[in-house]
Amino acid sequence: MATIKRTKFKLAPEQLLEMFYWLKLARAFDERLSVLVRQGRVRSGVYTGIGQEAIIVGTGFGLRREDYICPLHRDLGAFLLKGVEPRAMMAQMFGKETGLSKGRDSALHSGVPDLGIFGSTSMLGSNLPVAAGLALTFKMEQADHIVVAYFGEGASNVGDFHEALNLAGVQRLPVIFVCENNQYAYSVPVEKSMAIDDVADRAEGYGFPGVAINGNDVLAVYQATQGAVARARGGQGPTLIECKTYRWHGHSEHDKAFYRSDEELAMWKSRDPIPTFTTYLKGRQVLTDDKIAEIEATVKATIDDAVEFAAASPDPRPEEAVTDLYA
Ligand SMILES: Cc1ncc(C[n+]2csc(CCOP(=O)(O)OP(=O)(O)O)c2C)c(N)n1
Repeated sequence: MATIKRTKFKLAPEQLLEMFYWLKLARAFDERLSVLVRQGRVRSGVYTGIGQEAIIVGTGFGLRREDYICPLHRDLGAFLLKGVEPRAMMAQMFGKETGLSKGRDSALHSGVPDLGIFGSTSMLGSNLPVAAGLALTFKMEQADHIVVAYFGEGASNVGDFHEALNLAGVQRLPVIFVCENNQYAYSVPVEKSMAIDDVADRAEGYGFPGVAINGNDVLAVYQATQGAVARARGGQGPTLIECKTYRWHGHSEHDKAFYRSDEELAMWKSRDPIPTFTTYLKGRQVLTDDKIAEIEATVKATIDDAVEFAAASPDPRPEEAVTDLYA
């Protein structure tokens, strides 16, 4: 059985601050969307990843432009980290012409090939065979690019997940499967949908390593990812990284999440990835209160600007509804 090496990494203070910025930006983007939904200003369904930000930042940090990510409904922060401008991302959520898909989808299925982002469909798990296919292309082209594909623990119960992992294992494809195990698939708790504790264990059946880690610790996620990246780029094949986490909001903004207790939510909020990382950075003298205030001001200005841009952008024109279609 292949194993994943504990990769040593050294991040410069500027890189650690950059990670902190991305965590803050992802959180603020989702928090603002949540407010905008309540104000009736967003046309799309909104599925926030509040509480899960360490996963997208820890896995996406340092990827190359040529590497691909295959994000899902809860991963808007991954789009930002891969290079999508907050303005375009917000316009996408407003369904405007200036959004990624020019207002032509329900907002959560867009991709940006130039930035290495593959759009998903609504069918859970369907992004995983696509990720394997992309990775197969990279292998055939002998490029050392990799693919990072995200999915929930719920999606790990559908056939596409198993087919994708099987192909990736057999072909030793340069793909990293990142499970965001946030404990619920809509209202279904993980113990009612899986007879095992760790999604990570499923990798062994397909001949490659799986690790279960604290998904609220951005550096633990980064470290595990770096090991998986080294395996993928080095031709050793796929890795499954299961990140244990929790989503603070309901499945979507219209779900009040009555199926879980206040105590459970409070327990997970006490493991908020951002204060944990803040404490670490302060301990390492990388972050000060002044720097935090500066970053928070930048993040707020960025989001304000994105909302203003999206609100002022034109609606899609009806005559364009049938352009950019492929038969
Ligand atoms: C194949 C399929 N079955 C059911 C659904 C309906 N559905 C949408 S999201 C969701 C829960 C997803 O849970 P999980 O995969 O754990 O991801 P999470 O939303 O928790 O991040 C379900 C059941 C779907 N979109 N596709």
